[in-house]
Amino acid sequence: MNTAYISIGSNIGDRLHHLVEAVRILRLREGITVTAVSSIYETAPVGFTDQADFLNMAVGVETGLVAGDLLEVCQQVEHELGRVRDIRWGPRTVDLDVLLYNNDNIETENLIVPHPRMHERAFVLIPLLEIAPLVAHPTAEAKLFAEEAAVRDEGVILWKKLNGVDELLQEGE
Ligand code: PH2
Ligand code: MG
Ligand code: MG
Repeated sequence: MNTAYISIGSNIGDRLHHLVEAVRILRLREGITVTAVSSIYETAPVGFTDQADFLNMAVGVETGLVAGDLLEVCQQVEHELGRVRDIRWGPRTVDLDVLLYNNDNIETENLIVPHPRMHERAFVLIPLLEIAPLVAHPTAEAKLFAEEAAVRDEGVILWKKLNGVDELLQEGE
């Protein structure tokens, strides 16, 4: 079994609904068990700043899927929830990014793990550290992600405190 972490974000339409449904679909997939969900954070847009604020969260999964197949499932979830446009760093209905996969360093044509910008993004690190405070860079130095300067960045506020996946799924009812 493999442990992976996924970041989910939305800044178009019913943002909460998109996060809840993304987790609901992930849970239904064979080979994926959602083991942890963070609270939901409202975050100022990073990269392309002239767009609406995001809701972001992080999810931990246990999976028998290899990383490339997990990425494919994430892309299917994005598609099912109606993501169409894809301006780089622009507005999105829902975005699922594979952050970490075990302690692996992966570099293929369509997937880089750890996610190459995660260490500098508070909207990724703050939710992730809520469910996995001791995750480290998969390098010889194994520096903790909690030591990254971005963790102390502003622009990330707790939007809805959650205790577990059941509480999240009730939000969608
Ligand atoms: N995603 C991006 C670009 N900028 N900013 C915030 N706050 N949250 C995101 O999820 C996000 C972003 C590209 O995927
Ligand atoms: Mg992204
Ligand atoms: Mg993405």
